[in-house]
Amino acid sequence: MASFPPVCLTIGVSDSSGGAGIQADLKTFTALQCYGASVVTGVTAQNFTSIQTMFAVPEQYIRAQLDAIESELAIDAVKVGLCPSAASMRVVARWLRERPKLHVLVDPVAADSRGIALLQPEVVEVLRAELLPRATLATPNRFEAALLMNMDECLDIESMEAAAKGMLHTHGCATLVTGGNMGARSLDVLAAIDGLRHFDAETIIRSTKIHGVGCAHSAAIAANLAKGESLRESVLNAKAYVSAAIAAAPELENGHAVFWHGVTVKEQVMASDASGAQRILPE
Ligand code: PXL
Repeated sequence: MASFPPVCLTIGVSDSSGGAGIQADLKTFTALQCYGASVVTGVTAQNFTSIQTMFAVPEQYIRAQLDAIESELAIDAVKVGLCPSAASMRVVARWLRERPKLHVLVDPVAADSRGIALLQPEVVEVLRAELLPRATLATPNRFEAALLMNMDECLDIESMEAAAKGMLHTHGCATLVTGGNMGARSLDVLAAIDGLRHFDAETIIRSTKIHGVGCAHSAAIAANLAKGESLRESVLNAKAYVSAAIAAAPELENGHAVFWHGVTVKEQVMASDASGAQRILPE
């Protein structure tokens, strides 16, 4: 009988397009050889162009999903994406506080790449007070980092470093500020207890912005943590996965490029070699 793979749980919102949200996370977990389970906190009707509606799942159904999964699966890592209401985020934060040994990756999704707001201001307060203090790693993009740290903007390397360090000191969670577009290189900044680190790769230019890159990026880090990789290895190898999946993204007739979650490990190694991003392979 095959041995059971590492188990990753994603807690987040359904994206009917399959490009972001829990669908993106589950595809990423499979690509990285983890078993994926999901707790749905909300449902969107959306395609690659826009979000039409979002329904928040009532808290009791969130707790019921968490309890059902836990009774049969030994979870190795959890990724928390969008919790569309303060009540749903409180239920999730409480459940995680009651399980202090789990790796918890929090992707503080505040807006999507099209600039559509996904988090109400009262939910941001619960995120700060209850969820971030329970995170092993938080992965805000530059916009979200500025919002969480009350900075006017977070555009250059110095402000990405200040935001990552500020998150570590204020909320006690290691923080990866993602998406620094430094022209030819794309840069992420990690602040952890052992110091600051930069992770960069060649910027892959596509004709349109690709939906759901942030979701897949953080899900890939969670999968790598579930496999037992260190924080540094997890972040490094997740960037190779994202570079490969952007390079392989197919295009729809209307011009949208679609993140290709299914890249193989071989394609990840080739893409990271080509882009100059490092990758740590198992011994
Ligand atoms: O990429 C952030 C994100 C997370 N979760 C859901 C989304 C999006 C962006 O559209 O739809 C469900």
